[in-house]
Amino acid sequence: MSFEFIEVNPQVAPFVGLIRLNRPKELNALNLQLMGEVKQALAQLDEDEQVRAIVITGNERAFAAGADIKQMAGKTAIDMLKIDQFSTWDAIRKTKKPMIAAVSGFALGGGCELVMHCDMVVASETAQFGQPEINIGVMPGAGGTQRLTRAVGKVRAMEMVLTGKFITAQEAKEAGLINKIVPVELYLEEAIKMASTIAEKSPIAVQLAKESVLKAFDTHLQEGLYFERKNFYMLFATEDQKEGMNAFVEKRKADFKGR
Ligand code: DAK
Repeated sequence: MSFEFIEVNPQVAPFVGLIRLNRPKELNALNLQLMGEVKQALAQLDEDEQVRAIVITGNERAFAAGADIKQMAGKTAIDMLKIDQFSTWDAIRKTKKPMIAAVSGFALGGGCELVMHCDMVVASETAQFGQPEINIGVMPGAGGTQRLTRAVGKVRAMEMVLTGKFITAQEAKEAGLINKIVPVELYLEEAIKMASTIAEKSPIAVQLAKESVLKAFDTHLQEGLYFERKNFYMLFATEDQKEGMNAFVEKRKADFKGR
């Protein structure tokens, strides 16, 4: 895989793939090409049987400072409609494998929204999260008003979206936006560790469990419970279920094959 604005390592650790956003001078501003590359890389890693979890990161100064304002500035509503960036974001959202964001520095606007497309978040002490679109005359466009509100609650989301104010890693942790804060030199390592823990599990169980948790955002409780039940039954058709339960009974470590 060769890309201009991202770097991809399909095996940064056993069964763990890594995507690094790589436009450092522009604080990883998400131009259309970069987003297209992220979509393509995720699709490839999602297909790859040697990958069971994916880490997405930037660099120490910025995860991503948002969509590329310079690229957007002159666009009309019709241009935006024709570009249809939503199809890219929708494809990212449909990634079946767990995605873990490893965030340091700025995660703003589309950068914060990309973090919220991930399933878990490890942040460095220097991480800052924000939806500052209001400062440039617009508003979040890649799910920020919805996902942020679900993650941190109405009043905190309103404050971020209406004032454009950033929150610190500590505030993000207290609000439930991120899982963990670690010293800056450890954030990527810690995210890879988290991904490696998931990669030891049955990939089919992980996929269905992820899908089931996400269902909670789309539906009411009863429908979600039916959905969960079907996925739960389905796992009894896998060899991994037999292996997992037999390994427990035989007091050994399970060796999951994804079948
Ligand atoms: N776009 C383009 N360039 C950016 C950028 C951005 N978002 N953020 C930073 N840069 C560039 C700066 O212009 C500067 O470039 P040069 O001047 O050196 O050429 C370089 O990165 C370094 O930035 P600064 O010099 O500004 O660095 P500072 O440390 O002083 O400030 C900052 C860092 C992050 C506070 C500041 O750069 C900043 O405020 N950046 C903009 C943050 C922002 O407003 N983000 C939201 C953008 S709007 C959609 C999906 C998503 C979106 C829209 C539609 N669809 C599906 C339809 C998302 C929209 C957004 O994210």
